[in-house]
Amino acid sequence: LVNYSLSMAQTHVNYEESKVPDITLPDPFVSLRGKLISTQQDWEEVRRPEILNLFREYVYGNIPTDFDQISFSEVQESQNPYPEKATLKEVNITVSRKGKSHTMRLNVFVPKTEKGPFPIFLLINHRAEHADGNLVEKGYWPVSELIDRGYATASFHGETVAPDDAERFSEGILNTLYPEELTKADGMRTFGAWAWAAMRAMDYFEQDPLYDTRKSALAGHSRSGKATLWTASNDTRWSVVLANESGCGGAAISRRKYGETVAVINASFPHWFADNFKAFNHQEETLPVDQHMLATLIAPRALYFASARGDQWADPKGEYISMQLGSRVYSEIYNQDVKFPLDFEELESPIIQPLAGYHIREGKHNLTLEDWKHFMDFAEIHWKKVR
Ligand code: GTR
Repeated sequence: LVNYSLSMAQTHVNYEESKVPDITLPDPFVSLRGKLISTQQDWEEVRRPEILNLFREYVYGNIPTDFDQISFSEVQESQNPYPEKATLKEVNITVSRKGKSHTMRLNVFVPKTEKGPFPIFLLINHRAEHADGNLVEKGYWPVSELIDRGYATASFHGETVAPDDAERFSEGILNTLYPEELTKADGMRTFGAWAWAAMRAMDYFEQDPLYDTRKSALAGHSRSGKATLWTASNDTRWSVVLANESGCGGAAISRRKYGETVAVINASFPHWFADNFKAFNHQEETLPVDQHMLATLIAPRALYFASARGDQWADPKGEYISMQLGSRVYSEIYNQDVKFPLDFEELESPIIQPLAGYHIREGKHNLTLEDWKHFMDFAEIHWKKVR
């Protein structure tokens, strides 16, 4: 492996709109063979698989999902902070393959007041102070507010699957379950592993009638927002997808090179993406995809991006453009009424439609209760249409 030294992270970072290059983005609706894609059939049989495979090969790497056995067992280790209104289930998910096994932890809160089955919100969590996989602070994961609205909610910590560390990332499922991935240029890395974990969480929800998986939302902030988008691109069981300030390698258009860039992210976090992604350092224009195409992979399910004005590192405008262009899949392929007609500068925020939504709020890079309120409103509007 090439050693991508940290000094690359000091490479130039642009925050001036006037210095954003003139870009030509790959067209989500023209196939690799040059065919114009306009029908649902061509989209689902030809173009969508092409786009998914390009992201797999050049950006995020594989998500191997073959294993021999999966089992779920409940343990009791933490104190339930909401004993009045919720049941806390601490679930160990054990997966085995070729004689080896790995256990990840999923924490689930279920409302006590109603009978269920419950819609479910899963948060992919990476906050370092909770590396034990346990409960995260208010706002970032507002369990109480989610429960009050009648939802079950769960989270797992990335650390229990693949550590978020350039040296140690393989000390989870990569070493135990899928060691052959380590030598491949398109092999699974951290985001692939977190996506794999979110899939196993969904396996858990699906086998328990307490959960209504037709109403399932997957959420993630920042690096976990990137993993959220990659998960839901591959696992169509999630009906609502919420990517908060996911930025470079998430919602933001790479070719804009505004804020964090491909070279910067690959230098700082060489373990996040497939090794192949590093070939695009400083060469975003040669990528066979851009991130608006990741948005197209979620359709016809519901997709929401959120940005913060104080988070220029994540390129809010690039995230919005990605939503504008990617959400054309709803109108042009699925004949649904989805519109993001405004320029970023004249945005009235939030824009919440049943299939796609966006907001930008004041303040810094973080996942807050304000973000969650919009997420819950969006999911509710979408799920009303499902019934
Ligand atoms: C930053 C990284 C971003 C984003 C962020 C986070 O250091 O450059 O891509 O993922 O961390 O996860 O909070």
